[in-house]
Amino acid sequence: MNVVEKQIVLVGAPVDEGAGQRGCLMGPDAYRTAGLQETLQELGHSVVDHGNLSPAEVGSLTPPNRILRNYRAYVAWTRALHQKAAELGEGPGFPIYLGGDHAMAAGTVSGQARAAAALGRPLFVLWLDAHSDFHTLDSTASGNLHGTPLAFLCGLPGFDDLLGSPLEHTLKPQNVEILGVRSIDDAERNLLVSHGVGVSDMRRIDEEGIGTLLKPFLERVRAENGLLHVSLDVDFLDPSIAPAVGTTVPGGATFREAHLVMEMLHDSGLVTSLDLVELNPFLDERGKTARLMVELTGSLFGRRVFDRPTRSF
Ligand code: HAR
Ligand code: MN
Ligand code: MN
Ligand code: MN
Repeated sequence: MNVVEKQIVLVGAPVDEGAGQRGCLMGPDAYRTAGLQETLQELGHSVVDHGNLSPAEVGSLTPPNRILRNYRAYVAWTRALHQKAAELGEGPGFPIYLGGDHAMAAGTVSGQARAAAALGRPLFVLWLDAHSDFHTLDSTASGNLHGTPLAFLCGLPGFDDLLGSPLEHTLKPQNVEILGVRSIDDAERNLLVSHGVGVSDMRRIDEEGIGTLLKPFLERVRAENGLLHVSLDVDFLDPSIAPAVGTTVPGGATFREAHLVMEMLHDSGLVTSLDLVELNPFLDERGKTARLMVELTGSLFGRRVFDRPTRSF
């Protein structure tokens, strides 16, 4: 197998407070139990595990909206993960952030964006998710903060508490591609459209094929010499193959669609950081979802069944 060896760094982010249901804090250990490190090593990569992060306490803060749940925890996690990702993003290693609910991406992706800016390269984000997570702190109806990180990352207003000042290195909405989406609230839909975020819903995937949709995005990342962060939410996958998530939505990506995305991402050589989010091991069936997420990560890091011949016959 001609896999280019990577130095992978695992960072546990047991973020539990952004989701409506508890349990994502067990995610990092479920990935370890399911053999993530061993899977990556068998593919020829080196792996170090930095263990789980724990955020420092933040002082008193007034939530901008009474409905928000666990606002201070969101702020604390964002600051801790931002710091960690900004450091790792400039180094030689490939960080994999083991979640944790999707609120963690406010920290991981903003840190990666800061590092990308320091390296003078644009950051692109592939958001694989049933949801668009594009609520502001004002527009959310559930108050669940895992529904908001992408709006923060794209520089929408109202999030200044998260890092204590306005986000400096925001994502360009056109550099974000949300793939697999099938549950968007009205307020989010309007914001996604007005900001020009790339969105491919399941219907488009059905009609055009997931590979056809992914290709032009990867070509753009390459043409602009970008770094690519992938944020993989368990609920991107169909609940029949990935039940361990609090927010299942029917009609998700199939086993092969998900692997194809990961295989194409591997072949592109463009991906530089990864989030694995929303795994709730409390809801799993004998480790099935954790194992699938590990297998998908294996595909992203070069596992293939049969190498294509390099010569033509
Ligand atoms: N849009 C809904 C809300 O804001 C659901 C958000 C669910 N988000 C996740 N992550 N599970 O994608 O409450
Ligand atoms: Mn999500
Ligand atoms: Mn800077
Ligand atoms: Mn989701």
